[in-house]
Amino acid sequence: MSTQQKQYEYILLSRPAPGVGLITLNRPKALNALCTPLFKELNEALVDLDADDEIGAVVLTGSNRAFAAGADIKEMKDKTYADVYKNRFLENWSEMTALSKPVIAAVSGYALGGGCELALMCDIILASPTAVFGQPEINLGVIPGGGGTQRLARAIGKSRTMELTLTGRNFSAAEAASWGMVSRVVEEGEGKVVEEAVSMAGVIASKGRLAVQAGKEAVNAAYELTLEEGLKTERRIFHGLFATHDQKEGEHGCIELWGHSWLMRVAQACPLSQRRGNPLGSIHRFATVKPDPRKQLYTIHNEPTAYRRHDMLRIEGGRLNLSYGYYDYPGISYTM
Ligand code: CO8
Repeated sequence: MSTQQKQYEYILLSRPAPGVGLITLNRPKALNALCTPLFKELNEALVDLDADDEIGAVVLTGSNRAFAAGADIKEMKDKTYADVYKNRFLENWSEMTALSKPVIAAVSGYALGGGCELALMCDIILASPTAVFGQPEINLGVIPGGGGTQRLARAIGKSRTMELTLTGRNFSAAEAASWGMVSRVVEEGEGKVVEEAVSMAGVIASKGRLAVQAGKEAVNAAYELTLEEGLKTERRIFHGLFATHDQKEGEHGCIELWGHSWLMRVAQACPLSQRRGNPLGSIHRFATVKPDPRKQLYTIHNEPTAYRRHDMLRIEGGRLNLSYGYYDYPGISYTM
């Protein structure tokens, strides 16, 4: 069933911009307290959006007053050890971290306990100046159970996490931004943080889908691997992208940069390219051209790697000269 047709009780689902899915937690009376049925719907909607080819990025938000004020205390209060252990309570609450598309949390108001942990499960957090974060579980005689001690420690360091977990003190959007937990605090105003997150999601959705997925996978690897392993993983993923259509399209996109038909004509007519089987003969395939009109120099990157030498077109006194790598071809020169 399409994500547009499903009806939910605890969340709202919309598509506010091309390629963007927006999930709004919708339990206003309980300040979006996270109960099991809410999480079931949230997981279902996220999985659907992840599988939807029209969607490139997702925004997750709450209300102006509360992103989510924590796990539902009323639901938890009568649970026993046997209950929670046997039914693996909370285990499926972090299913969203397995999604391949990026999720941006747009946080206004309270993001406490499970609410803070939910934001930390997202890939990017944008905060309104009104956002209040915290891990107050200690006040209830428990500790964070949705990844708070682990993800927060990785985001802001051990000492701060220890302080916040053991005192239960709330912290502000400004503190979260200065510690690097949120990527930024947006300007004041109701709905601004969602607006900003949707706009960011739109930008991400406009990029190559495979490249975005690969970027997310590579950044996430930084949390799991040693530097050496992480760099190797990044390189493998990077290399893999050369087999994709996105990469080819990206390179073709760069060609539009140059837009000088005379340059293309000269390149195509270039006898050197015919003689040497390149260097300008394949210009239409992979080339990117970086014009520097001030120096009247055009560098043509004729291969998708940084390791190849570049062809150069130099315009001097109304004449165009060609060189390849470090070597000039003195005889090759055209009147423009
Ligand atoms: N659970 C259930 N109901 C809640 C919760 C909650 N966490 N938070 C607020 N509510 C309800 C209140 O009971 C109240 O409902 P009612 O009117 O029916 O009594 C309604 O929301 C409005 O709340 P308040 O009247 O208290 O509103 P205030 O503006 O006075 O206060 C606060 C707002 C400060 C946010 C306050 O409601 C509060 O302190 N809430 C509890 C915060 C908290 O302790 N959160 C941590 C919960 S434990 C937890 O999250 C464990 C994590 C487990 C892992 C999760 C993985 C993702």
